Amino acid sequence: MKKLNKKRQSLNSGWYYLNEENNEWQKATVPGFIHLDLLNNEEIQDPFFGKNELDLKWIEEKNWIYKLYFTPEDVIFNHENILIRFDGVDTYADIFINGKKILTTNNMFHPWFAEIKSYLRSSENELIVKFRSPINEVRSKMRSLNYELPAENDQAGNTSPHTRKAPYHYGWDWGPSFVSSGIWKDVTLLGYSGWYVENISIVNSDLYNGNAELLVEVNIFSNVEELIQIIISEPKTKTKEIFEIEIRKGNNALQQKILMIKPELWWPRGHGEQPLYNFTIKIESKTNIYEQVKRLGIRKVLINREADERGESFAIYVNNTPIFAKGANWIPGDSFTTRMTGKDYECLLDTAAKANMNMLRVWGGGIYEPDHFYELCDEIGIMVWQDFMFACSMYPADDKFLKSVDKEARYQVNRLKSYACIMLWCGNNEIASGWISWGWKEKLPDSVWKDYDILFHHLLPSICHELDPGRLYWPSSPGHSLILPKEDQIYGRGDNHYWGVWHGGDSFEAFEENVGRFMSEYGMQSLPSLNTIMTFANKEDLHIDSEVMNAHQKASLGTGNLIKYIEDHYTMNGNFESTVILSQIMQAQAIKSAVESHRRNMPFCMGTLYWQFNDCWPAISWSSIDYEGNWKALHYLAKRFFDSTLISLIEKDEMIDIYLVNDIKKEYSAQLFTRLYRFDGTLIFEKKMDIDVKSYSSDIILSVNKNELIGQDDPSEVFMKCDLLSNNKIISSNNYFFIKAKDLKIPKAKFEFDNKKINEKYLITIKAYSFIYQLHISAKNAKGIFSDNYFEMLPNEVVTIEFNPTELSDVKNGQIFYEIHTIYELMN
Ligand code: BMA
Repeated sequence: MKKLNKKRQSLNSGWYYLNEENNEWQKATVPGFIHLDLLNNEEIQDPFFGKNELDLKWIEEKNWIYKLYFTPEDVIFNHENILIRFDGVDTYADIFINGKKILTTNNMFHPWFAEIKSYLRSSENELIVKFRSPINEVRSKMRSLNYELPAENDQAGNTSPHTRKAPYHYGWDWGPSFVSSGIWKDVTLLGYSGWYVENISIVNSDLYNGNAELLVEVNIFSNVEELIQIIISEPKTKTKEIFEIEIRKGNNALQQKILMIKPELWWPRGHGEQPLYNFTIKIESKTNIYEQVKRLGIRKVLINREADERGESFAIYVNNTPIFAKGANWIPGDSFTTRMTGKDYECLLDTAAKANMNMLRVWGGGIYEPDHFYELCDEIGIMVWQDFMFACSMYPADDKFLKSVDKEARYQVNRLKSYACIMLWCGNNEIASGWISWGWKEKLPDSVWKDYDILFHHLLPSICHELDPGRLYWPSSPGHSLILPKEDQIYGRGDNHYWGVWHGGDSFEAFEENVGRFMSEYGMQSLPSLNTIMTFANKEDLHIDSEVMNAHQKASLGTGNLIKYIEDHYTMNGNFESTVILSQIMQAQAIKSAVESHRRNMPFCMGTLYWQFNDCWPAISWSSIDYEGNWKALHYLAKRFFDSTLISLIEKDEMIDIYLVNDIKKEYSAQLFTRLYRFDGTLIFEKKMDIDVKSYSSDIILSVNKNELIGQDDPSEVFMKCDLLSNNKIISSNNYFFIKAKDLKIPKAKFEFDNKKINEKYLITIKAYSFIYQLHISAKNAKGIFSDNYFEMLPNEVVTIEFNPTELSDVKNGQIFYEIHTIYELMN
């Protein structure tokens, strides 16, 4: 009888770690990090609380030892070969089995294997992982160089560029510095005889006449020479291919093209469905049999870069259709990602989908995300811009470093290339900009730029072209060409990071003047919700410049810059909770103006990803959802401004231009209602227009002269309201105020509200008796999402909002307590 080729035994449980301080072995969790083990064993306090981060620097200076005793299962031990596989070791460790060294690790981003049959006992075995401090490890190398590689976010002695470890572990301008060590992915024992399969990928490179051409690649490691048969099948499209191949001793890379007849196509969300096909790949030889199922979305991807009179386009085409990319930049969801569950990923990605996003950029200062992340993106149609993990630093390019990066990149490209969601590979975040514009080239020898050239213009592109020729390799974000750049970002070519607002102190209007072909970063800070602040602060810390609040603000310009932007638009009343909400309203308005400028400029601009989607700890940052998963005002607004149809208003030379943007293939008739109201509710202007909504369009559908419109009225007491309706349903709605919120004569908010649970739905009905600017509703004892939030109401208007709870643990007798704030009391 044929044996199933490979048997696995998890070695995740039963680990201990040694704290040299107290010389006692303690229970450890694998996958995990030393900080989490110390926390679980109450050897340290919560690293996120108060200013605790600063007291934990000693952990990264120490060496840590992990130990496991295990007995191999008979089915494994009886195999001819036994491998131990560490899916991830962070970072510098020597690994021993029964006293014999089997591995020395130096890169957290690829797995480590060792053949251990000759060292293994059928009875108990001792596995030891000795971590060396990632900081001390590189100090001597750093001393031997006569320059220091820049690493401006690094709070651990600028050691990070020398280590293939998540850059953000060393600290970032939104995250703490915890340079942890740990066995951060699964440990497995694998028994095999003859050969084993290292990797299988299926890449859909092209479509011809509705048929898909697929490239199947199978990587087999073999200790024998024998004939194997590979059977690839997919029942729905009746795809079946069988081929035979003689494998040799060592690594075997097998490639086979197959054709899939008339598959249904995968689309980014908003543009169509996300059908996924299950391919079974069965590999058989005389003695062995192996089977794996791979899920695949079929689509054709092209990043269209075509010269035109304004430069060169940068537009994603999926299935020959232009896709306007809408979304944000994704950072790791925790400083210690091993405690993120599958459910956490599902909630985060669902949150992106709920805000009508269709793209996330996996930013280069974090980690290559686990398969579950990309599987979910395939399922829900979120496109991924995938950076390699290099950010805001110059990196070495000695042989050892390049070899390590080579292994990492090959592993990651092979692992990820079957996912439909990945649109492109990008070499790094902002390093070319750093060299050219941040004063680095003036300080550092030219050899550092040569190293950059080797890494990002030779090594990584050659790996991408070899392993995944169908996808674009884009050297750096922002970037304007494939060759080593001589100048920093160009508006008109490639992708742009616009930081004039926030870092440069520009006002929101500047977003309109800085629109590129693909806006991959721009942002504005805000505070997280009060509930989130209470997870790290005590009542006495609730001051905007308390030491604890400052410990959770990592940006160089600090909270002062945030206050400057709030005060530019709103009047602060000194109350801490008001500041929290005002900061979020300000952030939301900033990003709304940016995204609307980008969308109005379609098709010149074909993508907008704000900085940043999420947080890795509870902090003041640029995120739109905080560490606890609470939606900030920005996330509620994103749902509106990322909707496929958008009404957007912009003032230019006394004219108010009303744009209608539609970024999908859909034509329909609609009516535009343009109205001017006084705050007391009087309608002073109204115009109704019939409109044909066109596919993929951004047009001015109405221009009105501001002065004629306002006439004798006071601009501080009126606002414009535009509603686009189709079949009596509001498709898009936008309000326009002629002057800043702090200069408006907003009346005292008068309203009442009532909440009921009807058919399992939590409904809140609000009746306004005055004009209400920016109504904000929150639940005091529950977590969840409101069907709408941060909106305006006219006197006598009634709205019903639904609350979708995600956590009800503090709710007694089904009673949820809501609180409503409005700009009036936040500013008075
Ligand atoms: C961009 C990012 C990050 C940073 C953010 C805010 O440059 O790439 O490095 O966190 O700005 O400063």
